Amino acid sequence: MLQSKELAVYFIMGSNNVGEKEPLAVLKEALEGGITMFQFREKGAGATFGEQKRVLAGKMKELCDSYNVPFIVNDDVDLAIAVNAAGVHVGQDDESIQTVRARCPASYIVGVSATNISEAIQAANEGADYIGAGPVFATSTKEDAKTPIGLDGLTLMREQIGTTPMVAIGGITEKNAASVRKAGADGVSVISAISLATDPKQAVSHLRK
Ligand code: 3NM
Repeated sequence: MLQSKELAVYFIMGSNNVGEKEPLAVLKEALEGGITMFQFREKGAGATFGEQKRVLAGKMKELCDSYNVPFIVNDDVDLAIAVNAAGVHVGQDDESIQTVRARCPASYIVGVSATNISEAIQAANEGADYIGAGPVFATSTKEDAKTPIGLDGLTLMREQIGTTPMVAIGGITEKNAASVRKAGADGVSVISAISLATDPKQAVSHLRK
């Protein structure tokens, strides 16, 4: 069962989001800084696959376990089950919530991306444990990101989904994180603000404030 506070600083990363750095080292620093949830998102140019992807996921899961931080897998139910993840995150073009639920243990956290209000309402009605709302701001990390919904869009989503936990994503930095929470998000979900930070641990502590 997900608690909204676990969404406070939700770090997402794949091996192609860290520049020249070592993904496991970046994740360790982020965990030391106090991230509250982690999503393994191995997608896009340069991403690993097959056995290499599975081995990396297993190592990251172990690391998250040692900090008691839930390990979520993006859009790969088989991998999530293979590494005994805490949950799965799916986008609008991925498997449906119903299919994911049917394939996963009952304890699994299932998160869903929503880029507009109707998708958010549908995800809430279908029993998503949390909604990933965005992009809030412009982002260059996701190649096919939709038009930003802005802070107003986030507030409208909050009004429509009631108390369903909601984390904001897309272009979030330590400078705008507070405004995102004020607009109705339970937390911030970031890739580059942590994965490309000179000091990921410090970046997390700034995002927590
Ligand atoms: N999903 P950054 S935006 C993975 O809108 C992802 O659903 C998005 O990266 C969505 O924190 C995004 O570097 C990229 O902007 C977020």
